[in-house]
Amino acid sequence: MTSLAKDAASGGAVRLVLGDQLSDSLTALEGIDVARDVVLMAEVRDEATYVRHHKQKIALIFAAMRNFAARLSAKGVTVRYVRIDAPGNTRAIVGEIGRALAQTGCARVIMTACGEWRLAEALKAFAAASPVPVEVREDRRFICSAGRFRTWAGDRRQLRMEYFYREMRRETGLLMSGTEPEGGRWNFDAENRKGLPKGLRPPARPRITPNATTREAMADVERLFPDHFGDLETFGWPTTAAEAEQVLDDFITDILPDFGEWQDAMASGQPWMWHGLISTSLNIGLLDPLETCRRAEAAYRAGLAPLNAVEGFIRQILGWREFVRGVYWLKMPEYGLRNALGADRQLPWFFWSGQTDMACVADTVETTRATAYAHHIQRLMVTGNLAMLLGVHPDALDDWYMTVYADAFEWVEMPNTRGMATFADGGIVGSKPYAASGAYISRMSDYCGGCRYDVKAKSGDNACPFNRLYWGFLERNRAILGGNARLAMPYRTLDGFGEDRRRALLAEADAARTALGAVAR
Ligand code: FAD
Ligand code: DLZ
Ligand code: SF4
Repeated sequence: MTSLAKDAASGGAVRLVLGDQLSDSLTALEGIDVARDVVLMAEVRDEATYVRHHKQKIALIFAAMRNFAARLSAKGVTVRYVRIDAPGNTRAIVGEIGRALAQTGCARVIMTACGEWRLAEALKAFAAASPVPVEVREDRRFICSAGRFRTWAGDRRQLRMEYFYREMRRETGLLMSGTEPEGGRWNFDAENRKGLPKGLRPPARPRITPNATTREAMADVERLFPDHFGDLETFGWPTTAAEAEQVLDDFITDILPDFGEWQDAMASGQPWMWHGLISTSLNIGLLDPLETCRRAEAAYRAGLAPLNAVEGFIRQILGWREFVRGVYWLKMPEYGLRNALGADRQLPWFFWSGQTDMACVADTVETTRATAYAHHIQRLMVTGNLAMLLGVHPDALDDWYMTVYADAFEWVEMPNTRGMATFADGGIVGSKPYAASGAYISRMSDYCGGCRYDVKAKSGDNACPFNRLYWGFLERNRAILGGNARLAMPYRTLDGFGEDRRRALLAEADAARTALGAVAR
């Protein structure tokens, strides 16, 4: 953007801003000397391809980076913006820092701690070898710092989100009435598990019309990453803080009051339901998590949204989002190797193509391809549950979740996939696997009515694959899961089946695994 005279920057700092650090409050920008410092923002192939991200994710990051750089420039900040197709682009963040140092005469580097282990390690190696000082500042855009989480985790035998969440409620004062939780309870989840009544459809959701910068980024992605997964046509993600505020406003005013009740519901052809559509904005820095929670609380205090909805929403951000980030930084890199259930199968091809007779899976994959989004219950109870029952290797599944969602960053994706959805972490994030048969999906959605499989049948080619897989999954993993108190009931049922039936259930699940293409890797 701004061409740089070497002398003007001499002695100043290169201030790195990454594609998910697009916040005015970023610590890397604190105390900037606009006369001497240079903000470095670089579009690089390594970040765009370390997984083959959904086209919408790359377009989102490039568009939001370009908008953020333009805003900084308008404020008089010198920005060295390297486009993806700029001559000399080194393809890597560390390469671009090196080039910026060589070409600007800056004498030090300032950055905010980066969100993913992979890049954090590369930056650490760069700092160790760098001839100039490199200062890494804390990322203060989270409600709970990594250090605070470490203290909370201490030597607890188990980390449970619920207890962490209560502590965060006390610390922030969110939904507190003195020292007690508002409404006398910490958690209103029991009221948030309703299936969708027949005939009730979710409201239409306004989406953001791509601005000129976004359209240009979309064209670049189509040109440079044509074989990445996903469609670009339906792009509607906010790429500026102002657009993100608009989406949050719409949500809080029109949708939040019903968020709680239908939070776990699914419906064919309805990707958004009553969800916030704010994860991309939170994860790249266009929205602040604490401020977002306070906005929801204000709606409750003003009598505009009920407590079960507001508590449920705040728990997702103050509780789950902060908790999984804490777990990630506490447990990496060992966390990324965990495979507690010894899952060893390939990811079936239909996770990419959507070509399957399983109506719930076909709809979720189609939504994912078209929008780079699926809501939580689709990710957890359709694709995640299926992959766990099939025994898909966690590396293959992590790769899929990282590839297909616009909000995917490893610090949030991995604990959800390896932890919450598949129990590959052996019980760090959740106390039991969320394994479920077709009955759960049937209760929470309208999928089964339009499916060629029979959700009531337990075995045979026409039976719902979730049913065919469920008991075999428990039997196969008895050595690891059999002692889990929260699974005592299904294991008692399994025991009551007797030896022959249990062997038959294992064979049924194996046949289903092969039929669905979850073969050995
Ligand atoms: P809403 O339902 O409106 O929730 C509001 C906000 O709460 C979300 O924007 C998000 O910031 C936060 N939140 C909700 N649930 C979780 C959770 N389990 N963990 C962390 N934050 C949560 N979320 C991501 O941001 N990136 C991912 O890569 C990601 N991968 C996931 C993989 C699996 C297997 C599962 C089960 C969940 C994953 N999630 C991920 C969590 C959740 O599904 C998404 O945050 C949510 O669907 C985003 O849509 P929304 O903004 O409409 O959310
Ligand atoms: C996700 C992403 C993509 C696709 N491209 C870039 C990029 O070109 N330049 C950049 O600075 N950041 C990008 N990102 C975000 C980074 O991958 C992210 O900052 C790290 O993974 C740390 O969370
Ligand atoms: Fe999904 Fe089974 Fe229902 Fe078909 S019958 S939609 S596979 S849960």
